[in-house]
Amino acid sequence: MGTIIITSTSCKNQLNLMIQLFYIAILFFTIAKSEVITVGGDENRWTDSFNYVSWAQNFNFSVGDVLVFNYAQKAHNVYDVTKETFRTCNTSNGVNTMYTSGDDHVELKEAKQYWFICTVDSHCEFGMRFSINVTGNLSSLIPLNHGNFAFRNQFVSWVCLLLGILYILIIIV
Ligand code: CU1
Repeated sequence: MGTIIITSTSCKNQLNLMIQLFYIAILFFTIAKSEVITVGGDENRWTDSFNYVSWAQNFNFSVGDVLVFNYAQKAHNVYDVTKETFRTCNTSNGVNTMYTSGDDHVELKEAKQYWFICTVDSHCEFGMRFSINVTGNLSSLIPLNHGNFAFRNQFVSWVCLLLGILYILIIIV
């Protein structure tokens, strides 16, 4: 019986630690959660009469975020281009990816500068283009091999939780 009491005391500490880890995990996932952003907002979407440069300034884009381009197919399109092509609107080269579905979901996979233009008619020249700087999110800043220590603690915590439940069951029964 004495052994069980000692175990239960150290388990209390472990349970506290586990609760703390749980809160940290929730905080971590809240911060690292990726966002889905409709370009131009729900009212404007992707069109040729909107200032996307000032629109983009309202956001901090992180790796994992998704840009949604909504537009009538063939009326517009979305080209992910290089800086030079963005500047000139000349798509004979410098095109990374073309999107033409009218409901394009573009995941921002890298921490870098992105340039988007529409190549239909003279939309690009008339300002249907914008550039964003995508930064790394919290999860990409925390090295994974930190995990060893946390994992061991978590393992101990789970074992203690099970022991705790067993202990409670023993008391009840
Ligand atoms: Cu367009």
